[in-house]
Amino acid sequence: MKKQFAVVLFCTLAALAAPPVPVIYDTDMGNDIDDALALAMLHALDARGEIRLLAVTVTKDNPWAARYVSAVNRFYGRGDIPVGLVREGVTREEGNYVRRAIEQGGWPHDTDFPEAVGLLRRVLAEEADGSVVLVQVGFSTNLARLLDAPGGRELASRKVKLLSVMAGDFTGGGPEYNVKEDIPSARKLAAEWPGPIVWSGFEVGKTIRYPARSIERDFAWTPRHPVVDGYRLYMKFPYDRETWDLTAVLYAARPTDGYFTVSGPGWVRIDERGMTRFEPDPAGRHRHLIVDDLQRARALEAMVWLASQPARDAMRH
Ligand SMILES: [Ca+2]
Repeated sequence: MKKQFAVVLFCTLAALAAPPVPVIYDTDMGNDIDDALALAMLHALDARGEIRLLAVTVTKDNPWAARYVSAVNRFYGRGDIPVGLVREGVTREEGNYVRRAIEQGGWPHDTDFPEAVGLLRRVLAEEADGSVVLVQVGFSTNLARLLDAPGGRELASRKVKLLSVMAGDFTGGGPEYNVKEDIPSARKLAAEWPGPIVWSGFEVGKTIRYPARSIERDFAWTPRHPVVDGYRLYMKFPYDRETWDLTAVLYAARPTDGYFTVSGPGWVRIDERGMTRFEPDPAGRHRHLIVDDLQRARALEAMVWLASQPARDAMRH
C-alpha cells in the first residue's frame, strides 16, 4: 500500500509541476568567461527539470568556440544537445581560453557544427507555439539573420515566448561590447524582433561579481571541470568576474522569482555608434532589468549554486 501511495503521490506531484521551459542559448563563447558559467547554469536548470536546453548557437566565427560548448555539454553528459556555429560572423578572434582549456584538459568535443541560423529554424519549428525562451548573450548576428531567413520571422513571432538579452547600457554609459561588435544586427534586433525582449544591461551584471572562492571551493565534487579550467585560464587567477551573461540566464529561467525588478514597457533604441537608450512607451515590447542590493545578494547566491551544481551525469576524470 505504501508503495502504491508513493507512486500516486509522485505522479500527482509530477502533473502539478510546471513543464520544463524550452530554452535556446545564443553565445559568443570565448570572449569572456561569463558565457561558460552561464552554460553551466543552464545544465543545472535542465537537470532540475526547470528548463530543457534545446540547442546552443555560437556567434563567434571560430571553431574552438563551438568545440568548447560541445566539450562542456559532453562533460554534463549532454553531447546530444546540438551546437550551431555562425558562418561569416563579425569576429574570428579565438579568445584566450576555449582552445587552451580543451587542449590542456584533453576534453572530448565535436568538430562538425551546423550553421547556426539553420539550426535555430529547425529547432524552433519542432516546439509548441509561444513556448520557447531564447537567451542571447553575445552579438545579435544569429538572431538578426533569423529575421531575414525564409520563415524565420514567423518562427520568431510564433514560437518564442521571451527573448532574454545581455546587451546595452541603460545608465548612459558608452557603447556596450555585445552591441558594438555588430551594431547593424543589434539595431535590427531592437527595431524588428516581433516579440517581447527583456534586456539585462551592462550595469546589472557589472555590480554582481562571481567569486573566485566559488571556483576554488564549490566544484570540489569533480576532480576536473571544463568551466573551472576555462576560468583559471581566462585571467590571472584568483579573480572575481562580472556576471553579465549569468543574469540573462537567471531571469530567463525564473522570471517571476524576484531576483530582479523589471522596468515598465518601452523600446530599446540603438544609434549608429552603438549607444543604447530605453524609451518608456506603454505599447513597447521591451523591458530592462533593474537590481537593488538585496536582489544582488539573492541573485548571486542562485547563480553560484546553479553554476556549481554537481552534474548528474558528469564524465569522471
Ligand atoms: Ca557573452
